[in-house]
Amino acid sequence: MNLTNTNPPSAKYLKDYTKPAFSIYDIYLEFDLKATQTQVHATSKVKRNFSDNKPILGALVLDGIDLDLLSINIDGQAFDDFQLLNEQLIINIDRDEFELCIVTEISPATNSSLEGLYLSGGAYCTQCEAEGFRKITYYQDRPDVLATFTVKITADKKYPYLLSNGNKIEQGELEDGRHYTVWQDPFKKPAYLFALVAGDFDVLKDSYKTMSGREVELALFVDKGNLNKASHALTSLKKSMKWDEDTFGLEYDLDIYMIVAVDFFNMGAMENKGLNVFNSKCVLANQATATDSDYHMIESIIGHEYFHNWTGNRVTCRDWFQLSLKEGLTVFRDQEFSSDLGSRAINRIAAVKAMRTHQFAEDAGPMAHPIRPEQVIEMNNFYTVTVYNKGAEVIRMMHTLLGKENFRKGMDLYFERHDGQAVTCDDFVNAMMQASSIDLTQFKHWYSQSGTPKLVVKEKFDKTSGVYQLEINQVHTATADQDKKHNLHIPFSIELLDQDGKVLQLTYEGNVICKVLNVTQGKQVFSFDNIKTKPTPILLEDFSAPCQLDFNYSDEQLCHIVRHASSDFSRWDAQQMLLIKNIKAAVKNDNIDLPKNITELISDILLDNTIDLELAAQLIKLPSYDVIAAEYEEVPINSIIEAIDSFEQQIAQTLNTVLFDVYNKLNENSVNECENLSTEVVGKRALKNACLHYLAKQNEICMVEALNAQLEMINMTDSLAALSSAVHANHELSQSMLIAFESKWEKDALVMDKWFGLQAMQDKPDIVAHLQSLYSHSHFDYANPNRVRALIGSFTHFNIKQFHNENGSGYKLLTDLLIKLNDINPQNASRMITPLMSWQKYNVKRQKLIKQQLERLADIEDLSSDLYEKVSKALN
Ligand code: B3K
Ligand code: ZN
Repeated sequence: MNLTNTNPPSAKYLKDYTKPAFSIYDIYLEFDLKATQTQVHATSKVKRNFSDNKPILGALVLDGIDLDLLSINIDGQAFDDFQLLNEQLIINIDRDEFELCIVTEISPATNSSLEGLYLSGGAYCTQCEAEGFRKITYYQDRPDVLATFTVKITADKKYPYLLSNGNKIEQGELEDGRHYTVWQDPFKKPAYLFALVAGDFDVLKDSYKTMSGREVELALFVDKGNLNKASHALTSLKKSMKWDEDTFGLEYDLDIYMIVAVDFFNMGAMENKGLNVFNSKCVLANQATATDSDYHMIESIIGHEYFHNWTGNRVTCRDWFQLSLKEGLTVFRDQEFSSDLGSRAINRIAAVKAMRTHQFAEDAGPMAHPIRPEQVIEMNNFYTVTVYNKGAEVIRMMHTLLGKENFRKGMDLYFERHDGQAVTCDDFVNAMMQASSIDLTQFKHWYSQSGTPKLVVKEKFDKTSGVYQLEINQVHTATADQDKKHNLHIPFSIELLDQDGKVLQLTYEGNVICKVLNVTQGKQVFSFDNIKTKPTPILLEDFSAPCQLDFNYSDEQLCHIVRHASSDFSRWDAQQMLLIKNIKAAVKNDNIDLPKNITELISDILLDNTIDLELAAQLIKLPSYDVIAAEYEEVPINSIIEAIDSFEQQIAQTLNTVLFDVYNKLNENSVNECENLSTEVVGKRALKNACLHYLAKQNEICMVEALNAQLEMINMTDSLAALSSAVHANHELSQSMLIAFESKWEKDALVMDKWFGLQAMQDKPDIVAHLQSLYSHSHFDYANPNRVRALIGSFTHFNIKQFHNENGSGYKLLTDLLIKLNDINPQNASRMITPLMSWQKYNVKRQKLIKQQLERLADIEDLSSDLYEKVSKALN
C-alpha cells in the first residue's frame, strides 16, 4: 500500500471546533460568466468576533481551491500582507472591521467535479454544499458564517435566464450581446446555500398563497422540450408547502421559489435558498417515461428540499459534524409527508428496508460512524445512510418517546430559540427535552455512538399466575471506529396477540402499561398479567428503534402475525422474518423445499379481496439478496442467490394458476388506466407486476404474449416491469425486448438510464465485456453521474453473481472505472466504491481479489481525498 507516499489529506475533528476570529456578514458577488474565464468579484464586509466580551485574536482565514487570484483590496487599497497556504488564503490584519475585495478567475467549462460553478449541458449552475463555494472565490466556507448575499450576474444573451437566491432587484441590457441581473437574498445564509444558474429553459409557472395570505411565485426551469414532464414536480411542491403549514405551522418566507432541473448532478437535489437545483431524474416525469416509484421519489425529494427551508436554511448547522441536525430531521419530515399523503405502511416498509440493508451494512463496515461523526477527512463522504436515515430514525424515536404534541412543542421551541442561527444537534435535543420535560440525557448517546444495537429477547409464560414476561438484553459490539459502547435509551414498542389474533391490553398489578417500553439498561424484564394463554408477541413494532431483533420465533408464530396483526407493517415484518428464516435454512441445507405453510400464506394473500394491493405486492415478494446477506458474517453469495431463485421457481410453479388469474384480473383495464396515478391503480400495477415477476420464470406462450403486450404499453411502470421480469428470469424474449425498448427510447436520456441498468443486470458470463462495449454507446458519458450509476452501479449492486465472479473481472471493471473517475469526478468515484468496502464479508479468495483492487487504488498518484479516506479505511 502506497497511501503514505504522498502528502496524505488530514482529518478534522469535532472536538477541535472553534469560532473564527472574523466573520463576513455581507457579501456582494459579481460574476462575469465566460466558459473558461469567469471573473468573480467578491466584496465582503468583515467584522472581528468576540468571545466572553474579548476580541478573538488571529488572522482572517479564507478557503479557496482551483482559483486564479487576480487582486486583493482592503478598504479600497491594494493589500499584500497575505499567505497562500494549503488551499487557504490567510489575511494578516489588525483592524476589527473592514471591507475586503477579492477578484478571482475560474473555469466552469473544465470543472468536471460538479462542485463549485460548472456547466451542465448548456447551462451554468452551482453546487456548494458541503465545501464547494471555495471553488468559486476565497471565502469563509464554513456553515457558521452567515451573511446577506447580493449577486450580480452578467452573461451572453444566449443565456436568457440569470438566476440566484432571493429576489430579483435589477436587470438590464449591455453592449455586445450581454445582459445582467441582480439578486438579493434578505436572509443571512452560509455559503453552502448560495446558488447561481444561467441558461435557456422552458419554464412552468404557478403560484401559492401561504397561510398568512402572501402570494408566492413558483417557477420550475427545465430543458427545452421537457415541459410535458414538469407538472408532477410543481404539484408536489404545492403539496409540500401546504403540508409544512398544516403540520408544523411553517410558512415559506421569500416571494419566489425556483427549481432548476439539470442533467449533470452528483446527488438528487440541493436546497439552495429560494433556488433549488435538482438532478433532472428527480424532477421530470410523465406516465410514458417514469414509473410509479419515480413519481413517489420525485414527490418525496421535492418535499425534502422544500422542508430544508426551515430545517437547514433558517436554522443551519454550526459545523459539518452536525449534518444530521438538518438531514436526519428533514428526512424524518419528508417521510412523514409521504406517509400522510400516501400509505403509511408502504412508506415505513421502504424506510426500514433501507435501514436494514444499507445502514446496518455501513455500521458493520470500515466506514462505521455515529450520526454525528467525530472525525472527517472529506465531508462529502458523510452524506451517508447513517447521517440521513439513521439520523431520521433517531428523530423518530424522540417523536415516539415524546408523543406527537410534545414533539411539536419541541419543534416550536427550537425555531423560537434558534431561527437565524447555526447550531448543534445538542441544541435540538435540548429544545425537545425542555419543551416536553422528558429526560433525554441517556438518549443523547444515539448521536455519538455508532453501530447497530442487538436486542436479544426471551419470553416466559406462567399459565397459573397468568404472567407473561419479556427479558430484553442490549448487546453492543465494537465497530471499526469505536470500541467502547454505552447502553442506550431504546423505545421498544410491543403488542401481544391472543390465539384469535386480538390485541391484548397490557397491564400489570392493576396498572395499564404503555406499549412503548423504555429500555435503558443492559438487561431488563417487563411483566404483564391477566393473560390466559401464551400470547404471540409483536416485538420492536413499527421498527421503533434502529436495532436488530433476536427472538426465537417459530414459523407458526410468524404466520399468526402475518394473518392477524392489525398493523400492515407488522404483517410485512413477520412475513420477512418467516422468509429470511426459511431461506437461511435452504442455504444451510442446500435447497430444501419451500415449506407448504409459506405457499399457502402467499396464496391466501393473493386471493384476499380486502387487502391493500400495494401491501399484498410487498408481502408476496421474497426478501432481496442484500437482506439475506446481512445475516451472515461470511456471505455465502452463490448459495443465497440459488436459494432465492429456487424459492421463486417453486412459488411460480406451485401457485401458477392463482398467480396467472390474479395477474389477468388486475391487468384487465390497464390500457385505460395508463395515466391513472391513484393509490388504487398504483396498487393494482404493483401487485400485477409482482405476479409477473414469478410468472416470467416460465416460458409459456401466454407469458410471451403478456410480456410483449406490457412492453408495448404507454405506461413505464408496466413496460419496465415486463422488461425487468424478462431480464431477471433470463427469459427467451429478453434480448428482443431490450432491442425494442432501446429503439423506442433512444432520444430520452432518463429512460435510457433504465435501459443501461437492465443491460447491466443480465446474468451472462461475458457481462464484463458487454459492459465495456457499452462505454462506447452514443448515450454513455463518464462525466454524467446518472449514466455511470445506471450502468456500473446497477451491475455492482444488482448483478451480484457476476460482480462477485471469482475470476475477479467484476472487481477489476469497477476499479478501472474508479481510477478514471478519480480524475473526472471524485465524489462520484467515492460513491461508487461502496461494494468494495465490505471485502471482509466474503470468502478468502474474493477477499484477496478485492484487496488487490483496493491496493491498485491506493497506488494512484493523485488519489482524491474522497477516495483516500475510503481506501485507507478499507485497507486498515
Ligand atoms: N443537502 C444536499 C446534499 C448535499 C450533498 C453534498 N455532497 C441535498 C439534501 O440532502 O437535501
Ligand atoms: Zn437534505
